[in-house]
Order: sequence, then C-alpha cells, then structure tokens
Amino acid sequence: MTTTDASGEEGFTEHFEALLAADERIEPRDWMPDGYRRMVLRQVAQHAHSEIIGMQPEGAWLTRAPSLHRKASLLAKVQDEAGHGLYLYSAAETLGVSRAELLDALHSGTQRYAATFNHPALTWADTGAIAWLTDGAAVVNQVPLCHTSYGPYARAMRRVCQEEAFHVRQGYDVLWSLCRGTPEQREMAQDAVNRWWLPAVALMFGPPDTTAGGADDRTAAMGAAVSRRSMAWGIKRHTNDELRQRFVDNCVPQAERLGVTLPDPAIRWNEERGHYDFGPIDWRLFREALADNSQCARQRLAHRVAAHEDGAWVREAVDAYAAGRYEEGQGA
Ligand code: BYC
Repeated sequence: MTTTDASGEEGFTEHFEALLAADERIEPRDWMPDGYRRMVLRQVAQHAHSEIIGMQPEGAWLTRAPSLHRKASLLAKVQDEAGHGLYLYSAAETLGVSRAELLDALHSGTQRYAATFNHPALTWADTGAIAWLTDGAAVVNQVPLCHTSYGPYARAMRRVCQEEAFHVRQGYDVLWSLCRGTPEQREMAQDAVNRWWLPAVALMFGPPDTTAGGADDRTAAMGAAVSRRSMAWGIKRHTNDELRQRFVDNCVPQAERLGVTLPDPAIRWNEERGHYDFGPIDWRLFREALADNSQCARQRLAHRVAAHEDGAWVREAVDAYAAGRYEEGQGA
C-alpha cells in the first residue's frame, strides 16, 4: 500500500524503517516509500532482462558444442538462465507491474540489461570464459543479494546463486580442458579470457563508487549516489568497488591454476591491503556501453523481440485455456 494519507504516512514510514533496522525483509504487503519501490524494481527488472538476454552469447554455441557431454551441460546452463529470468520477473511483478509491461520495457529499450552481453561469443572457448568470468562476477554480486531487504528478491537470489556457482565450475572445466589441449586450444582459451575479462570486471559490477581506481568524477559520482541510497535501504549490501575487488581476488589464483594470464599487467598481490591490486579501468568503456548501438547490441534485442513474437501463440493458447476454465467454473 503506497498511501499518502497524512494521518497514516508517518506510522508507515516508522514501520518500514523499523523493519530495515531489525534487518527483516520488506514484503509486498508492507508499505514502502515510492523511491524504494522504484529502486528495487529498477534493479530486479534490469537483473531479469540480463538473465534472458545473457542466454544469447552461449546459446549461439549449442548447435556447435564439441561433444554430447558438453552440449548437455551447456543446454542445462542456458535453460537455467531462462529460469533465473522467470524467478526475477515473478519477484518484479510483486511490485505492481505486469510481466507484459516488463518485457515491453526491455523490447522498447526503456529498461536496461547488463551491457556485458553485447559482446559476441566468437569461439567455443567463449562459453568457458563467459561462465567462469561473468557467472563468477554474478555470484560475487548476488550472494550478498540473498540478504537484500526486499523479500521476494532475496528468496529468488538464493535459488539463482546455487545454480550460478555450478555454472562457474562448468566454465572453469571447459577452460581447464582447453588449457590442457593442443597449443591452438590453449590459445583459444587465452583469447576468450582476454576478451571477457574487462566486460566482467568493468560492467558486471556497475560504475565505481570513488575516483580511487582512476575513475573520472562524473562516472564515480554516478556510482556513488546510487550505491549510498541503495545501501541505506539495504538493497545492496556492499559497494560496487568492494565486490569488484572480491571478484579480482577470487580470479587471480584460479587463473594461475588454469594456466591463463589475466589481461592486466598491473595485477599483483598487495601484502599491506591483503588484496590484489589491479590496473585502472578505462571507464569510457562503461559510458560507451550505456549508449551502445553496435550491431551486436541491436542483434541481441532483435533476437529477443523475435523470440517473443514467435511465442505469441503459446500466450494466446494459455489465455484461451484459462478463459475456458473460468467459463466452466461459472457454469458449474
Ligand atoms: N550494463 O545505477 P548505477 C548473469 C546502468 S546476468 C548496462 O550506479 P548500480 C548471467 C544503470 O542501470 C545477472 N547498464 O548502477 C546471465 C544506471 O542506468 P539507469 C546480472 C548498466 O545499480 C547469463 C546507470 O548505469 N547481474 O549473471 O549501482 C549468462 C548507472 O549505474 C550496467 C545483476 O543484474 C551494466 N552492466 O549497479 C551469464 C545483478 N551497470 O538505470 C551470466 C543485480 C549499471 O539509471 N544488479 N548500468 O538508466 C546489480 O547489482 C546492480 O544493478 C549493478 C549496477 C551492479 C549491475
């Protein structure tokens, strides 16, 4: 209920603040400020869209997987991403928008999806690099979201994270095999890691929160403002930069074991900080990604719209079936 009734508003705000202070979840039945509703909806919708658009780069390799075993696990992984989209659209619907409205917003470009997926998957090794790096970044980002303040989002995240952790393992295994194969296969793995590293580090965690990592004031201000508000409401639990650092710390030893080089010569262990240092990110990449009108970006959306249109008959059949059941019920 989003009442603006002067007599009741204060009590509602107090109740909302008390739930946050006690680290309890806000549920759809609870009153919430419009700003909170908008911020959760923006993140959950963008997250849902990213899951279903993110099926495309790896999905392009389903018909070209090198073995039945690889095909079966890639198929399951891509289907999992569709399932994540479904959990998240359901969570978004509890905020008062319909699935059709959410999909319209994606298709018309009024809501975003992670620009990470506006990169092509050029070789089979890309399926390994995507699952290891982008799903790896997703796990780091999403594990804290299992404790986000909005109940339906937190519960969706618990299921998503279990599956994402498995995807990381699967991507690592694809790269592990390539790295122990022929020189050409090793080269293919390294090339894929070179191309997916920056999209994972720079885009999966959003804009920086400070200028410390070399970001210009404009980009850092963009990240800081949203992070502060989102953390005050318990939507995000850590800043974008904290999570980015955690991701780099996870990846460096894994890359060493794999035998690939992360494409950042500045990466080195910093004893004093207890973290790996990494080179400054060129945040132009982030700003350009927000305004991306590349052929790949247009193709991603065009595929999505075509898939939606192809599925129109299923939606019509479901509606007709539901209407029939309703009429039967009325007649009985
Ligand atoms: N790409 O508001 P800010 C997956 C926009 S999929 C494009 O400070 P925030 C997977 C942002 O919308 C899971 N735009 O960012 C699937 C805003 O613009 P608007 C992906 C971006 O909220 C298949 C503006 O930039 N994970 O794992 O602090 C296969 C300013 O940004 C991006 C999630 O969605 C971007 N990358 O942080 C494999 C996790 N980043 O809306 C894998 C949940 C920002 O004002 N989401 N923008 O016009 C989050 O944690 C946060 O939303 C983000 C962004 C960290 C992504």
